[in-house]
Amino acid sequence: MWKIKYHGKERPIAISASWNDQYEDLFFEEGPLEYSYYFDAPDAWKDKNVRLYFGAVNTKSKVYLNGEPIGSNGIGYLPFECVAKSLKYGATNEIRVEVENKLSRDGLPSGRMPGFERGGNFPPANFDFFPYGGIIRMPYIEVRSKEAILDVNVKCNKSVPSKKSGVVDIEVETTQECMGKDIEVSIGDLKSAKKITSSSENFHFEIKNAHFWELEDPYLYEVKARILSGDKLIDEYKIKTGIRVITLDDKHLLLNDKPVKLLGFGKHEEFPVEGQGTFKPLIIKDYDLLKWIGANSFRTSHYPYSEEWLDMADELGFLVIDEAPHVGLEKYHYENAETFNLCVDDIQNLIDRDKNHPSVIMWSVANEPDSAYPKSDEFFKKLYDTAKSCDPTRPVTMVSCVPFCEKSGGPDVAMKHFDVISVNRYYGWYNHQGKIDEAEQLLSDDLDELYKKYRRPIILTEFGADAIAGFHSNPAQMFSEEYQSEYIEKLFEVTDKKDFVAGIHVWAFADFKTAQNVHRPLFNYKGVFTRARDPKMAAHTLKKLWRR
Ligand code: GCB
Repeated sequence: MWKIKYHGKERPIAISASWNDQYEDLFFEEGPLEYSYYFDAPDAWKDKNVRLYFGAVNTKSKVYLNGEPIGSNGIGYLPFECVAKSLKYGATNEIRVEVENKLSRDGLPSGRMPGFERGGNFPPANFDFFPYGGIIRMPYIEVRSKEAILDVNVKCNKSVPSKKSGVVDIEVETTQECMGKDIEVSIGDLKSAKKITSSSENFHFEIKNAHFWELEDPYLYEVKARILSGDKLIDEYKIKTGIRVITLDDKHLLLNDKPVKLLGFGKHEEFPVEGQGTFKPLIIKDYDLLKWIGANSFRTSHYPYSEEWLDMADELGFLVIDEAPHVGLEKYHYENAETFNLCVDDIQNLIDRDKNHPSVIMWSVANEPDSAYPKSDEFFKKLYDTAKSCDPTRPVTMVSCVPFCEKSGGPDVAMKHFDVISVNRYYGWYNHQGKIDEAEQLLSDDLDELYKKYRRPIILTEFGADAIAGFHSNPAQMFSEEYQSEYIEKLFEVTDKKDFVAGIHVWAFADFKTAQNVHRPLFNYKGVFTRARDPKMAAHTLKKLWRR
């Protein structure tokens, strides 16, 4: 069992869960808190490479093994690893992880923005979800031989769906110790082998009659890389991936050369008690509800989710917009080199982690930055270029709310850099409150204007209204289930008539916990499901619209 130390008091704590909701006195705690865990390392590990892998620790941590510092992380929601250099073999070892979740202006996602003491959120988050802390994804000890495969990168963007021709390039990275050994790589029934002469070896496969990964038939191929010395297997690396191509024309997103419209949600990875941890029954449940309602996609708003989410999306045939943990960027951040470097690192780390998932069809570099501020132009151009240089095979977007939520005023200056125009709009909620008819016209005009300006596919990445389950009104009024249902139905119909709208995501899938402020009675109630996953009236409405 892991233990947590707080003010000198040590208690059991569950990991792959946030600390906040496990003990009352930790609810608003920002740390640093000290986690500890003991494990035995057998002598047999002596000639191996041993590393500690952390799926995600929110948000900053320092890792110690037997009292020696072995690594740290500066951002949550993404993995990092530490070489276990102070490991004791044939003995018990102590891992200590000092975790801090203090919101700061420089941190990402950021908090404690100027003026927060006089009436901002509490905790002082500069974003609309609860800032949960802790070891939120399961860490593990990785024990590998010195001759090992480090990574496999599969690219299939040159495939030709109309000819059923799968063109797959596989790059395999190995440790220096593998030089001169044999490497064998296979995809499905095809196999190729060579001697290792470089730390990165490339393999090219042409698969006739390829079985493409489609929404209705998400077929996965097994890719296997093996290092051999004669007949002896030294290391093996297996992944499942799909052959599929994502492209764009000026109006559509194309999956295997056929237009596909994204229907789904922005959501959060959070639940009572576990906070932002990885809770597998919830993942299963959410996918079951996504299928039930007729959705085919979602955005990992506003940070990368645990990898189990993407494994399921690959297997079930869902399309994912994978978002970096950059929410609420503004003037201060564009002028701060540290934030820029952090953003670049995150994008690289995110793409490195998720590159082989066929379900991931697009990267989002940020949610609702102040992209009207002049310096955001260059900032986002560089983030776009970073994403493209890591992965030229997928479109890249930034989710914008300008001109509604920018602080600096003026038109957007950064959206032009992105392949897809993603916008969040709340006509009939935050503006033109209670007036769904006006909202329809405003949304329609706004989308037409955007298309006229950019001539690129548009995704309405957020629109929604709070509804407290059990609140009813006739006529439909704000916060009632009727209002949310009518609002979503009418605005959905507006988007459905426009062929350049390549997707719509309702905000949000389920109600979620936020920091305290006068707009949020404990939760954000824009979910079409409650936090416990019961459908509101709007969920039934969407089911009718999306499954018709
Ligand atoms: C937004 C944000 C999202 C909020 C939502 C709301 O534009 O992207 O994080 O939760 O609005 O409900 O206000």
